[in-house]
Amino acid sequence: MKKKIALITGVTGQDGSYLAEYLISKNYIVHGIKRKSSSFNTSRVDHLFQEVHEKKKKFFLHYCDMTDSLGLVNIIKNTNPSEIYNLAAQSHVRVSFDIAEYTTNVNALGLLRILEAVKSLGMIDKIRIYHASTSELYGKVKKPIQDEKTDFYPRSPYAVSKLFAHWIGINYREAYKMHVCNGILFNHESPRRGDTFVTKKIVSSVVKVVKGEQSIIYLGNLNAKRDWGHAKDYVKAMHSIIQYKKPDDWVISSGKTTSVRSFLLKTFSFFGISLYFKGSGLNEKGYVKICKNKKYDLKKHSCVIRIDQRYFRPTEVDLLKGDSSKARKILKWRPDYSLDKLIKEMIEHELAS
Ligand code: NAP
Ligand code: G4F
Repeated sequence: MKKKIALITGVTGQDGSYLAEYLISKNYIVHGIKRKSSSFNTSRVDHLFQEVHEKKKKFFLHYCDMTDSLGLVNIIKNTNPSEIYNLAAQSHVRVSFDIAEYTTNVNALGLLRILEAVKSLGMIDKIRIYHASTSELYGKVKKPIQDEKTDFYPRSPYAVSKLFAHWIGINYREAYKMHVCNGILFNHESPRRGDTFVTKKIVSSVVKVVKGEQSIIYLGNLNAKRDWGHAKDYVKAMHSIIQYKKPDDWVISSGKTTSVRSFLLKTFSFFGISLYFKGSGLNEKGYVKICKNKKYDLKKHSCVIRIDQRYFRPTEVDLLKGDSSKARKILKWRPDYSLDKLIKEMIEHELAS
């Protein structure tokens, strides 16, 4: 049987790397886009890389950038994919307030450039497109549990840029009958998560604290709640979404919501450490209540958590909790990971590195 060909933008990111692995395991040829950087940016996919002269190569990387329309046209033309997964983005919400124009250029116009490339190459009937939409679109949530029908209220330049991409995908689907799907994915994490996202930051900092390499962890809003899953489960959903006979929009979520504070407490509890908090707002502090494990030299009542204004966003998303019934019913998608299993895997990875 002829192998399917997939093109992944953002292949060097958390999701791109898991998706590339998953598609290769399904016998795809995978082409990925990496951007030019002065330092190495392929560590998440280096293990997939094969020697250039290898005859049965399944994984190929191409230089391009989501801001480079002609580059995207050339790659799509030369690789001839039947599926494009658009995962590339400036994906950090806090940072999007600092670089709003760039975030918009990459996240909003990036998908538009792909859609126009496919259209102008006359490949509309040959290519299915998956776009990485996001639960950030719900922002100041209109309902306590969000599904495909819940109204959006974006709260950051990142979310607004993704709102454009979400709707331009739907518009090209309706206007030109393009097979464009939006995966409205809630937060998903893994050992490969970028270092400055809150779960990875908490896990790596807690490990440093128990090893005696760091004394204080500085965080922002501990009361925000997120619906966290594992990226490995979520890339499987991306594949199912693009296979489905008609292009559509799909919520992918765990259905449970947990505060940043609870995530922090859970992570410490894996080491037999419990905390208590005193003070409020920027003056709130977290202290060691009990350290059951004698291996860790953490004194009772020592301060380990402080709040830093710089990690707050000008406008916050307080609560996310997704209802993925549609994907569970129609696509038969089910996550394998619980939050505890995710945290355990992230801690084990951190301890080993
Ligand atoms: P990530 O780890 O930040 O990866 C982003 C990828 O995009 C990286 O490969 C990055 O390249 C690439 N990229 C950034 N700017 C680019 C540009 N100008 N041109 C080409 N490539 C560029 O993000 P992720 O967590 O894997 O998320 C994947 C996608 O899903 C993103 O679109 C994100 O917004 C969306 N999403 C994520 C979540 C989540 O919880 N993870 C939830 C909903 C939606 P470098 O490696 O060189 O930086
Ligand atoms: O881990 P975060 O930075 O992720 P956030 O903002 O929810 O965005 C992620 O998920 C979205 C899906 O809903 C994606 F679209 C997006 O690309 C990205 O992957 O922050 C989570 C929460 C926020 O409420 C933040 O205010 O944690 C809070 N937080 C508290 N202290 C912190 C910190 N966030 C970060 N990054 N760093 C802190 O020190």
